[in-house]
Amino acid sequence: DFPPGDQAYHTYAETTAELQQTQSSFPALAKLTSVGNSYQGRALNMIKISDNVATDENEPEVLFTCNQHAREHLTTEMCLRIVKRFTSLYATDANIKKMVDTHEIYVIPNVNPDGSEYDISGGTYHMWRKNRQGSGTDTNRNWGYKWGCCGGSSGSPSSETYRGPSAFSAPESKAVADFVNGRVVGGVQQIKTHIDFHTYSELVLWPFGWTYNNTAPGMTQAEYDKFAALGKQMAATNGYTPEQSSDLYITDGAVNDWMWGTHKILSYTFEMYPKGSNPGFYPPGSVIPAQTARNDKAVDLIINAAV
Ligand code: 0X9
Ligand code: CA
Ligand code: CA
Ligand code: ZN
Repeated sequence: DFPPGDQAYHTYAETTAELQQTQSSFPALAKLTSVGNSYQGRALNMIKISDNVATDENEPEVLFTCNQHAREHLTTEMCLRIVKRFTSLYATDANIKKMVDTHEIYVIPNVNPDGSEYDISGGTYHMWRKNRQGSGTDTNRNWGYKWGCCGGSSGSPSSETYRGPSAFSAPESKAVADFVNGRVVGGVQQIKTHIDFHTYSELVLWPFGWTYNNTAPGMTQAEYDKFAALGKQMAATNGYTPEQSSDLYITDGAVNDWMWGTHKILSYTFEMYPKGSNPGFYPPGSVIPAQTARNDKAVDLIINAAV
């Protein structure tokens, strides 16, 4: 479990229970499924939120993913806030209702549940980042677009940025990618926009991560400008710093490059609170309400950008 003082954070079991509760409270709006299993066999829960949720309607789709990195627990709370807002406010908030009625919203609160459960095992934190396959693979270096191309990941299993032995060798990144691949309907990718939540540094990041250049094969200047414009617009609502992800450092095999490079999904990484290493990955549970609500407007912008 989480250490004393941090009990407001949700364990994997508590997150699962919360999603089940949401589905039973709002059966017309929320449908709980899974995209597959983690290496240790935990269900990779996904909740879909929309009107007529049981039907695949012709509405632009949006994806939110959280907790690729084990110790970034605040991100799971971010996904849970999205779930709560778009279900519990549906009946009373016309703006929320409109977003839900005109989109299909997918939320995956725990992409790496083995890692996050390990990180809190014994009631203390273990500073764990990767999944729990062997010495651990960094799932955010394991995606199959220019995997391992450019010095933005490591081939050593002991490294914090180990890319794995091959692209999508991690069952967690593979399961999410298979889900996204399956959203190509009639030759058209239905998911239009995506945010992958991380901590920390208070940044809004866009692709590519594998090159310092703004434009590259698969990214025209006009496409880059669109990423930057929406990124800056979202950052203006939460006070984060907007930049291309390679301005932070070069990454290869990260999720955003795959989402855009393979599917032309407008895909961002948010690095949430705090700005620096104190409190770093482990802010007290008391910050959860303010630091997740801080992204409400940006979440609305990314949903409304899916057209
Ligand atoms: O290194 C990462 O995977 C992310 N930072 S973290 O401190 N949460 O580990 C940043 C990844 C950003 N780059 C791309 N998404 N391309
Ligand atoms: Ca619908
Ligand atoms: Ca649909
Ligand atoms: Zn991260």
